Amino acid sequence: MPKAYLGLGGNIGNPKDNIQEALRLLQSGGTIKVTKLSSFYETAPVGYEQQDWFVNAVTEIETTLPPYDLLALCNAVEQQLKRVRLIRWGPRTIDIDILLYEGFESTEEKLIVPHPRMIERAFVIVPLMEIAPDLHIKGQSIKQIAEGIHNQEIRKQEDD
Ligand code: X6L
Ligand code: MG
Ligand code: MG
Repeated sequence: MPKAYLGLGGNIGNPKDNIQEALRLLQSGGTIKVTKLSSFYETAPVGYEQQDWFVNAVTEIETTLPPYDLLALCNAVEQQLKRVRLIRWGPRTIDIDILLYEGFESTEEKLIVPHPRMIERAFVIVPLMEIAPDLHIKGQSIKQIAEGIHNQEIRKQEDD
């Protein structure tokens, strides 16, 4: 079954609860199985800075869904968690991004895979490296990618 990696994040309400609820909803139809989940990370906002810190995590899944059906499901779960778009790059209850999908690359604007900005973002690369330390993205090891990211605040969340 194809493997994929999803990035999840949010900064409205209880973002950790929202990520866990999103994972439950993603799996509820039986087409996705979560096989790995990173720690939860508190991360400084990137892109638009006048907002609260985010909680981010990355998950490895196995799925029978082809890429565009997986995208549709991710968008449907964002809607179920009441994602509203007011400010570009602004606060949200949940964001679910397809980072990588095994055997699939696309530059179509609706679904760019690998995710175009993932290799610049600590909030993606740090949790991804935790669950997939041997991964390569476009020929570069994830460890090399991580060494190229600087000055992005990220803290592993304490257990509660
Ligand atoms: C120049 C211009 C440099 C724009 C960077 C970076 C824009 C990231 C958007 C950028 C630029 C984004 C999250 C976030 C967002 C998240 C944290 C985005 C889209 N999502 N910050 N900012 N976590 N920490 O999930 O990623 S908005
Ligand atoms: Mg995103
Ligand atoms: Mg998104």
